[in-house]
Amino acid sequence: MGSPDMENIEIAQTLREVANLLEILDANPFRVRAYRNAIRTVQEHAVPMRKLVEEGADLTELPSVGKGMAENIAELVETGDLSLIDQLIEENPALVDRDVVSSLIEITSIPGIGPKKVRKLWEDLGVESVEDLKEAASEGRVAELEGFAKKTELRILEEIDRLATRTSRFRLGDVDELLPPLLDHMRGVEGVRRVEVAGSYRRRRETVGDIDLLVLADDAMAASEGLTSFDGVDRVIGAGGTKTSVSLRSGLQVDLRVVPDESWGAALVYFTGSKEHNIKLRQRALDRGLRVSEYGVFEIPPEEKDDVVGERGVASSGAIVAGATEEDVYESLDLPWIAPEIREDRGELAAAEEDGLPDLIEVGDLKGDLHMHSTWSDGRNTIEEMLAACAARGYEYFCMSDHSKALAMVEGLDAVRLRQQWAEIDGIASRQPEIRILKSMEVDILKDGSLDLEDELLEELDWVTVSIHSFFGLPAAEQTERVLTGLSHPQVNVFGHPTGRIINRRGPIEIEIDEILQACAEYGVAVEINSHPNRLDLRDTHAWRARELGVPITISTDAHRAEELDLIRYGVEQGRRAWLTPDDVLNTRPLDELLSWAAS
Ligand code: DGT
Ligand code: CA
Ligand code: CA
Ligand code: ZN
Repeated sequence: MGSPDMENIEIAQTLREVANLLEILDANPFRVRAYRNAIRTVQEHAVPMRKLVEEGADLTELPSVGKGMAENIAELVETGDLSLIDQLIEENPALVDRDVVSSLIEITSIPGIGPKKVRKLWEDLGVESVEDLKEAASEGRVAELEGFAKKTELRILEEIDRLATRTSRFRLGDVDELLPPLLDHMRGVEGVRRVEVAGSYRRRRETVGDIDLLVLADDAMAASEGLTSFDGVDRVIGAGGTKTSVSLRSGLQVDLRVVPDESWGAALVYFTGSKEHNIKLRQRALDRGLRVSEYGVFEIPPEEKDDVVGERGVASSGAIVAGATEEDVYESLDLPWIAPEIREDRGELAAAEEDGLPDLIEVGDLKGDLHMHSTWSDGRNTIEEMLAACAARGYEYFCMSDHSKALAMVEGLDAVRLRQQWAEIDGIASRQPEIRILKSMEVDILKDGSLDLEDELLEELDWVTVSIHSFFGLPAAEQTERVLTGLSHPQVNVFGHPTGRIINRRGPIEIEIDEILQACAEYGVAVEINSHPNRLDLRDTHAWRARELGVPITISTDAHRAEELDLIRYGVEQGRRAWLTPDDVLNTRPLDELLSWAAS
């Protein structure tokens, strides 16, 4: 099911499969819950489990990890597998073998089909695989089951088709967890002098299709063998002199290219892309009698001038004009260097030409984080711990924004507990005046658009974030109306994670985003870029639209533990992709300016 040297997200994935399997087997709900809690711990833990096990750390000291779970984690780290699965097969002969287990678990990856539904399908219809399910659904047998409507059956068929055509893209944050061991390994390969990841990863797209790895190396063959011998490699797709492709155990594909020194900058430009940006660059080069390739920028010899598209190949006989650095390549085309995040053919060449590239926002521009949780609701750290982490980042202020009471399962705060929290904040503030704690709350917008907190308390808050955590499935008109009602409340400052999407897991709620952004402009409400790499909500293109409409933007983490404050860079990167400058982002402002904006 796995392999040694698993990363935390791979361990979490295996444990999630076990949890699903237990649920399919109708195991004790408490046991299932224990898995779900432990999975969260594992995937959110900053230190790799691998490292903890190596160091002989006591895993039961991790939140929600008991003795049995600690043994599971250690076994996964050491063997890449769980004997528990064989044990479950032995106790449940109907499971037959590992293949049946895998295909049952695969069914749970169909949206809308949870483990409980899989159990029913398996018990009543003998469905053991996605193919079985497709057959049963096409024959109308699924709709006859209790708890499955005709609508569900049709949806299942649609989702199965979608699964088959879905190209699996990796979330940027997951890639950032998977890459370091590979990059460390490559940097250690004999003769490798430089290693850089290009492609969509370098442009910081929210998801990444594959990894485009560039290296400078004394010996191309040795570099290629260096990659194929990496112990995270599952399969070698192709290995040649300058290009090698492998697929990692995580499923991530890596394309390695060994580049000559004099072409390093040109290769970096070419493989960073985007393809559309490259096409515009090439056109611009042709206008200047130049040809751009991954090897460099070359003069086009007179006898080749008719061959405008360069069909005679990249090995142009013209003199090389630039290639060693990216700066040289752009300069040879009379352009300043362009940040990778905006190389998407959204007008960056025209802006560069007019010396009008945006002064893109950077992490260091932010003076505070306006969205985070504490142990008062579902955060893992106390207010004081969050304060210390914010202070360590050099923030001037931060919002203590726990959930409101509608989120009962995470103990969202009612009026009484909110006031208790304020008393604690006042106490802390009097002892630690170096950073301002803003009294805030992430207030739910309820189904009817009303806010989950009394007006008099809303008025007392320094900063009000509103967001949606329920009724994600309302039809567009109703959902939009609900949001507009919520945002029209005079105390609202910002709309948190506006579309509610979880990348690769849950789609956005159906809202008319343009209508909502226009309303924000009118009401003086900001929109959040939620920096969690699983959310990145608003996404880049929506943040772009917000900027165009003059809607102020905040970039915050929604941290549920102190380490997650570091995730801010993901939000900033998406902001950069939206061409945001410090002026577009409210939390670059000093405290007094932020508060006077809130008051106006
Ligand atoms: P991905 O992997 O789907 O997330 O997206 P990218 O942008 O990393 O695309 P990928 O891996 O197919 O190719 C890496 C870069 O190589 C791409 O951004 C630009 C360049 N490239 C690939 N194919 C072409 C092409 O047909 N023409 C040009 N001009 N550039 C290309
Ligand atoms: Ca790529
Ligand atoms: Ca590629
Ligand atoms: Zn939230």
